[in-house]
Amino acid sequence: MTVKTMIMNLWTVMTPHRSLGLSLGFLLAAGTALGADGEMAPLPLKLPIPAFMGTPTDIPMDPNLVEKPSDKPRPPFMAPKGVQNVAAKKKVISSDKSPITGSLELVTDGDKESNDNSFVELHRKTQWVQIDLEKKHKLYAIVLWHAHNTFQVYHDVVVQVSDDPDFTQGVKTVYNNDQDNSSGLGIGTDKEYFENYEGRLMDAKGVEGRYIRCYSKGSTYSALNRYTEIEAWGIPAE
Ligand SMILES: [Ca+2]
Repeated sequence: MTVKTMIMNLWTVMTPHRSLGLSLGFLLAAGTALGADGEMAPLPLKLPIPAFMGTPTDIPMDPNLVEKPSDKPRPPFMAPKGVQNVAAKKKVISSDKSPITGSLELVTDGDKESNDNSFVELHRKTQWVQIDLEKKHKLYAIVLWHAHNTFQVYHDVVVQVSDDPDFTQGVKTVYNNDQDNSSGLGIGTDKEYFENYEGRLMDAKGVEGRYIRCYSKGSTYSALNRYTEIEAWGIPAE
């Protein structure tokens, strides 16, 4: 065997591997790039101190309408790495121009404890609070704490996102458990749920918009509407 033949044989043996190596290298590089873009991480939620533990057993509720309370912590919610609570400290307006207790800033002030000075309380019937994110964002989760001082279920919980501050057009509904349309925003198919310290995490599925509006119509505990905190986890939209 000549040196040339040896080299040719070696080349023949190596070539498929070499091209395979290149392909793998390319795929790995592409995979890394995709990973950086689409990398997911558990939402870094900071939960308040639980005001009570356990699950209610003596409140009769229609299981078709109200979600059974869980005695386990909520599983981590996966969202794109780097999302932030873009609602923090943002301006809040409301259907109720003169809240009974507290002020609207308390909805985005970061204090979600069950204390008496952590929430704003709005009048009875259907009311809403609205957060201006100041620019369009892509939202992955909205977390809402009405009041977690005692066992209760809020009614007509509707969460919508829009670029229109008047919510007359381009309205996207993230959550609606108004199953008999008593608030007139359309029949909701989501379930009612018991308030607790974890808040209600709603999967916003990347919906885009500048304004978030959250409706409610009292609870099993009170006809009034408390809002302790709202978080909106997302990133600025291009
Ligand atoms: Ca608050």
